[in-house]
Amino acid sequence: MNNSTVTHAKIKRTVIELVQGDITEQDVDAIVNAANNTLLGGGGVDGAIHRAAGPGLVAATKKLGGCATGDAKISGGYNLKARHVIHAVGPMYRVGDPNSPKLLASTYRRSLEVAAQNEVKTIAFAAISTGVYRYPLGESAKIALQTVCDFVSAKNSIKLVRFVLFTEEALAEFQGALDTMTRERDDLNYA
Ligand code: AR6
Repeated sequence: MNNSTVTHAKIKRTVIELVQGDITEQDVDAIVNAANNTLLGGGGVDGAIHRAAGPGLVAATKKLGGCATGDAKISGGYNLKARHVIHAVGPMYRVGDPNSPKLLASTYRRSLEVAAQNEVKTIAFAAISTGVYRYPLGESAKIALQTVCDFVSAKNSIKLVRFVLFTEEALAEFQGALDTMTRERDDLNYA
């Protein structure tokens, strides 16, 4: 499946891109996996990444000692085009729980921090927590875009942040959230 690039926006020197596609095929420095606390693989995008990367990936993640919810850890990319996989653990969504948005924002922020520490210039995110963990797509899109915009506007090291949305619905929700955010933020504009 090739990307159909839908949107480019710019914030300072960073391009924010929305595409519909498969994250395992992305030719970027790092892809961000929606992992679980064990980091040993699972279903959804996690399963797809482990299948595409090959057995070297689980051998590497076994050595990482798991990961707390809201945090992220990095490994090599093995058979993927991406040099790195950032394993990020989003929260299971709980209606009305104020920790859910805090933890989701932390998951995106920690992924970006880990990326910056490892000289990652181009990064692709899956829509963390929006599958098995049931985070509503629209709410997750707002948090994801806000966290990314805040991070890159303060720290300029990452040149491209691509959101790889698997379904048309996910793409539409991220598109809607980006439309709103370009109206709300002076520093974010369609490129
Ligand atoms: N490329 C991009 N996005 C994808 C792909 C893909 N190949 N496959 C699925 N998605 P999920 P979670 C989208 O369930 O909600 C795992 O078992 C999917 O449509 O993969 O964070 C872990 O081990 C959805 O929008 O992750 C954990 O146990 C998004 O990726 C648990 O699921 C995330 O869906 C994590 O749940």
